[in-house]
Amino acid sequence: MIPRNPRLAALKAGYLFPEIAKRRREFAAAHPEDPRRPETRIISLGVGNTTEPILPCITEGLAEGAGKLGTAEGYSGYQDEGLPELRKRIADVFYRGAFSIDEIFISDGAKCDIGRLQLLFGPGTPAVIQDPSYPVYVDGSVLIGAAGAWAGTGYTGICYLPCTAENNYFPDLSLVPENALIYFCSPNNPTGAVASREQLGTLVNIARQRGCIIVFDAAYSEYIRNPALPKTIYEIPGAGECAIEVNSFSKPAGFTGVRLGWTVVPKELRYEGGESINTDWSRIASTIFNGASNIAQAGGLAALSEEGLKEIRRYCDFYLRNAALIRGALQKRGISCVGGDNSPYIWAHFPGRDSWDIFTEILEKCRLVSTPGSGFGPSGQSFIRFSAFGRLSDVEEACRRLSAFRMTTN
Ligand code: PGU
Repeated sequence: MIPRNPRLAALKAGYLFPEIAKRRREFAAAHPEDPRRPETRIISLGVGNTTEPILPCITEGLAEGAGKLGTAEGYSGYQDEGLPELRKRIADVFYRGAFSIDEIFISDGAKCDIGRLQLLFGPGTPAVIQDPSYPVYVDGSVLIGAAGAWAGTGYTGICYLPCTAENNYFPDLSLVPENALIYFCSPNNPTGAVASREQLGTLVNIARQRGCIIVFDAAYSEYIRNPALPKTIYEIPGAGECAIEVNSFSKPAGFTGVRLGWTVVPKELRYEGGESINTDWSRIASTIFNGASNIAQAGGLAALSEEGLKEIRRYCDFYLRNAALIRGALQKRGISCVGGDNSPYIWAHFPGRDSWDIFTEILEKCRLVSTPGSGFGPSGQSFIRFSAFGRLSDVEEACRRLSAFRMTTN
């Protein structure tokens, strides 16, 4: 018999979002919805899953992409690193042409690439992770066998950087060890905090001084409305030497089910021994990935056309309005919260309470699914994340219920 990979045993029992779905199912089974009483309907502001239809110009691009596959002239097969036109367009739209197309790799989404990227560094590389943060950075690091000695964090090999109200959700970077892989997400999931240019400048400086590489997750960059805030790590001088960036069409264009993203691996990025990380990423990508769907890529090209970019803006504006409604409803109840202005997540604080207890109370009293903050890391304890991804009528109803919500006080 073959033994189980011991790293699987080191993972937390279940991935956060399926656990939430399970609790919702159990609650729904015990308290069935009554179609005559709309107040009994369960509303989800839990997982960050898009709900709005894809807008017309982008949908047309997807349909055209599918149509082409049915013609001799338009047919295409494997695409490996992605359509050159799409890579060029990404370089132009998001990076002002600062990268060549062989520094832009098309993926089937940011999550998939975050998992694959860890193969570049292998076991033994310390992982530095904002706490709280998107659980994939931790789980992926545990799977690859990130090693080190940060006693007391609960995870060997992972150095947590607490992001709390006290530090305005930007971590103390003096804690970053040497030669580590730093995961950094801005706008942050779950806090909604967006790092300023100065803060990202400090991050890049620390990474360069300490021989670290940053994996910058910009999946929510299109939600940034404040023009002073950087949308990509490459707005910071020197980032090309120390940062990889992942991004996605999921949240700006509604491609959570279509699946399309990209990763930037600059050619100037090097390992300790001087070898090219770009060459290795190309090797890994072509070895264990056969490219994103060509239909999705046609949709991606349409999304980056002039009209498509206007649709992206409208699409994100819609969820940002939801975010403002949710934030307003929580604040009216005196619940302190951040996020939701340049991000689709609202991070609400319930001092002294356990996250899963608040989750359960909100589910029971408001029939509203949220995400317990502790699922994003130890510093998420006593917080709840509300996602702005929802139909407007659901968000309005959720806000009505939250307005009437009387929390148990300890
Ligand atoms: N990066 C961040 C920071 C995310 O929050 C998410 C999705 C992704 C990447 C995934 O992007 P794709 O391009 O679609 O792969 N976070 C959602 C969905 C949950 C999940 O497991 O991905 C969330 O609710 O946090």
